[in-house]
Amino acid sequence: MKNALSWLAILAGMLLIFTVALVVRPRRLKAANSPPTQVKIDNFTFGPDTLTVPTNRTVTWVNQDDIPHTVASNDGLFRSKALDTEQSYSFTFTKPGTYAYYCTIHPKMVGKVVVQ
Ligand SMILES: [Cu+2]
Repeated sequence: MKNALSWLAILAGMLLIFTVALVVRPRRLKAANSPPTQVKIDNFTFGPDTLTVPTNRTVTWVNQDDIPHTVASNDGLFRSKALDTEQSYSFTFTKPGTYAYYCTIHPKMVGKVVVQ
C-alpha cells in the first residue's frame, strides 16, 4: 500500500512538472520570436548588419566592443555621439524605408535598418 502511494506521489510530481513545462515553454518561444530591436556593436561589426522592424519601432544600438563607435545614417537622419563600452543609442523609425548607416570613426563599419 505504501509503495502504491509513493508511486502515486511520483506520478503526480511528474504530471505537475509536465504541466508547468507546457505552460511556461510557449511563453518563452513567443518572446524569442518577437523581432529583435537591438543591434550589438562588437569586434568592428554591427549585428545583425541588416535589421528589419515595423514602423514606429525604436532601435537601440549597444556598444559591446572595447573601443568607441558611433551610429550615423548615410542621409543624416540620425547620428549618435561616440559610444563607449556598454553605452547605447536609440532612434525611432517613423517612416518605412531602408536606412543605411555607418560608424563615423570607422567608416567601413556599415549596417542597415529596413522599416516596413
Ligand atoms: Cu566604429
